Amino acid sequence: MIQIVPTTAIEGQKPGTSGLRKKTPVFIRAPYLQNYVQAIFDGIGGVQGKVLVLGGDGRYFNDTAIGVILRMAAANGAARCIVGQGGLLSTPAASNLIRLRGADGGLILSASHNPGGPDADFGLKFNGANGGPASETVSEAIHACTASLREYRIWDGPAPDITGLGEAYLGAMVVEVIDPVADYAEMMARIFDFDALRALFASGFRLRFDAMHAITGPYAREILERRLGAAPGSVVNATPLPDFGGGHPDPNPIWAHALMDTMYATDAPDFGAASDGDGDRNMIVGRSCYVSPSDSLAVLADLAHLAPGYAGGLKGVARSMPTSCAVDRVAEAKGIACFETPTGWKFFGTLLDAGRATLCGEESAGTGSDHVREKDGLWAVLLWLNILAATRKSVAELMADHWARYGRNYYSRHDYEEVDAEAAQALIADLRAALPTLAGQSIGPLKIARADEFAYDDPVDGAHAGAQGLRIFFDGGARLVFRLSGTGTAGATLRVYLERLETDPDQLHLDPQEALAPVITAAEAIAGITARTGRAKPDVIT
Ligand code: G16
Repeated sequence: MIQIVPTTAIEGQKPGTSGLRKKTPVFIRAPYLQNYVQAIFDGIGGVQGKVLVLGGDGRYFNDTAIGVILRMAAANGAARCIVGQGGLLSTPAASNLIRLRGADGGLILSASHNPGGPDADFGLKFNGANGGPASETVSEAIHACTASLREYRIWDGPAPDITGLGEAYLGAMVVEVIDPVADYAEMMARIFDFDALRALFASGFRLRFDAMHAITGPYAREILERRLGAAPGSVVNATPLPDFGGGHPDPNPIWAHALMDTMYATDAPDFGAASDGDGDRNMIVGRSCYVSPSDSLAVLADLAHLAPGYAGGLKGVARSMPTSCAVDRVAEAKGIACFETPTGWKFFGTLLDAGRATLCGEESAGTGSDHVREKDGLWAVLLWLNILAATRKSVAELMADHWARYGRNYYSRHDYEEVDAEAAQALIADLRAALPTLAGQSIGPLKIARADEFAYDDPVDGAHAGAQGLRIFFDGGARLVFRLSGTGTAGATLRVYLERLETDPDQLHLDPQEALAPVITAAEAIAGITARTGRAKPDVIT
């Protein structure tokens, strides 16, 4: 029986950088989830007769939310919901399934790298038929529907059990429960040289993959250990837990410090990697050699042709604006296009769909390609492994080669988390107002060449996105970017992105914080971060 439940609009259901993320108690309190799901359905023109993919990263409330969404999809007339067994699907696997099955879209339950649990974070996002995050236009349509919502539709019987594989009916809708890993693993086997990877592991190559108690555990176990022969136990923290083991499933040196400790110890494995809550981010670390996401993108762009899936070369590359310009130098050398987009994977979709970019990446630990329309953590790990198998060099050797050839874009991001929202907004507003006055000023050894606010006109569909970050360029190639995060759930997070190009062969192996010291000083001088936020230092440095 379909129930039509009267409701009232809830303020603030506005998708951010990647879907709607809120504190778990907010999402749990009915009808918060119900309203938002109905707004998604309405915002995409209804789901009557449509096929949807559904799954999440297994965080607290995932299972209950899946049940609600199934009942609402059935009541709204969806023809079929393809659900990961147990309600689990990594974000890239969901993107693949949407494309593979020709689905009309998918709902992915995740707050990505944000912690999970009853008092932590929850999130929900809609991906379209291309497998990618909803465009700005669709996101705005969904938001508009949240504001005018008067009722939602829900099936009043229970949702079918999704712990086993197979098909069941909910009203007239088919609920198809699939293995979340199988199709994804097959896709990886098509892109990468699994024989070469098996030979690498058979030669004694040692790996540690930290799944951070999140969704990639089952994927990494299946692919790295079972199919490729990495030693059992190479994948650690492999069981997805509703609270990610109390951790923060964000693969960076701060939150993945256990992996960093292992990789910087004397008996370190050859290669270390981690992924995040929903499996789209990655961290790469060699023996005593952390690879920044921006550098990782540049190396992958340079050497992707060593994997069978990219043997024909790349059509182009794309990076988000705050990502370092390291990949630009590779693109220039290869004579391929390099696009600069706003932060958010959704901005890569049109370029990938139009065949103008093959590889994309972001400083926020996201790398991916045209195989799906999301960033893909395990894919990045496999591409690195394929390159290591083909070159038989270490990560440190590859990085040294890369910097010697292209120079090194020293890079760091300083995050000031949960600062007072008004103070953060005032900092940005005042800096925005000061931009026209900055050119020509000197701060220590740095002279400001120009300053602007980044705006983007999509070269494929012409969509405009303004106010995407404040940029300050210095003579000699250093750059500062200020923007507020669009993924936080409390206060505001100020992100300061710091970059400096170094081409002197004797200066390529410095500590990034030291190499960036003049840029760090300039950031404080220009924005007055400490005075405005009350923070003497960043909460997280990546
Ligand atoms: C999301 C987006 C990314 C973005 C990142 C950080 O990643 O998909 O494109 O770079 O957030 O965004 P912000 O700086 O606005 O917090 P994820 O992994 O959280 O889905």
